[in-house]
Amino acid sequence: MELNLDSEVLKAYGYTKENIKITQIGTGLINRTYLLAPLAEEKKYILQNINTSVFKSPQAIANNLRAIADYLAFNYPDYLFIKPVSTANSEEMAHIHNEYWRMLPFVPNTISLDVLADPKQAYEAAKQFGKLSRLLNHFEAKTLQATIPGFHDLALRYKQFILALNQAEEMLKNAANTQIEDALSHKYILDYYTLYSHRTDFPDRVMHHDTKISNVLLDNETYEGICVIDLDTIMPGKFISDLGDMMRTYLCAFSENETDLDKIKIRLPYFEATIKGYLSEMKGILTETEKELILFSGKYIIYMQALRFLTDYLSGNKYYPISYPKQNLDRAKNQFKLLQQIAAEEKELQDIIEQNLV
Ligand code: GN1
Ligand code: MG
Repeated sequence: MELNLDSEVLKAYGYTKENIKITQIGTGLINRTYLLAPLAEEKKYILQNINTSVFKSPQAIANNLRAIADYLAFNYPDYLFIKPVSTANSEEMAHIHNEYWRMLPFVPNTISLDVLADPKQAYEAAKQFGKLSRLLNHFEAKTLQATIPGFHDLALRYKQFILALNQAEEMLKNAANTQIEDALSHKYILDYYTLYSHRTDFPDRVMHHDTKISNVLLDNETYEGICVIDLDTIMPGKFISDLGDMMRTYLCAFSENETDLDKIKIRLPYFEATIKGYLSEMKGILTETEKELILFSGKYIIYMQALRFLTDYLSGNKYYPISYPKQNLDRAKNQFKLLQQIAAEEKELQDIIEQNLV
């Protein structure tokens, strides 16, 4: 495959197309990612183009990662935090033809999964994300910049949905009729959040904000968690962001792209493993309010993701790449079904949480 990778970018890191093997990898929706294998080295690297229509200030990402990397290196020198490799000019990013690039070390003997096939993987992943939050418990979250302002602000996402609804073409609104009803009828999730958001023991913490399984590296033989990756959205937020996104992406055997809604079911052993893994790190740190909101975290994030897909559908698919016209609507349907499944299993899920909090 011919890769449209500018040779200036490689040059910034001291390589040429002749002395390196390049493969495009990753399944993320936002950034383009390549694996670089320099022929003369044993080490490999990950090269990523930062999507600046999403991340308007790449410098904010670089500043956040530097501050966190320094803090972790000082306080927890054994912790593996994947920080960017400097360019040949000792810069944190390569700025080439108005695009920003950064390079990261590739961690050998690890794999990243796209789907979970064993509850142990949920445990390991949840433990890794929990560990990052635990180690950063005393790091001043407010010293970090919001790399996407309002990223997990449900009130803002709801407002954006209403705006898109008011401006949408009639045809799109008709096609999305049921999902629009769903979006409106679940607004109580936002209202509930608003009530809690004023509590003093519901702090801002350093959150990863994108805790899907492919953002954890596992040992390729033992499947033990090694470290977390995709650190662009590390910024201040509430704990519900991370645990909620794990529920959104670990509990069902099929992803947000699945269109057969009969397949959208909650796997209780995966829920239990996620809770156990996360609490193995965070139980002693979460406040009483946060503990009350554990199950709510899943509803909050799933509802927000449904709103985001629906909003994008109604406004002409400007954010999430699609492979067919109604894909964002289908994704929204999928997420509303998942939300409904959580509600249907609420009692069992809450029992599991309580058993693991004692
Ligand atoms: C985006 O690019 P990716 O796949 O890591 C999005 C997440 C969504 C996710 C849904 C910056 O993540 O918030 O949950 O798609 N990231 C951004 O698949 O918008
Ligand atoms: Mg991401």
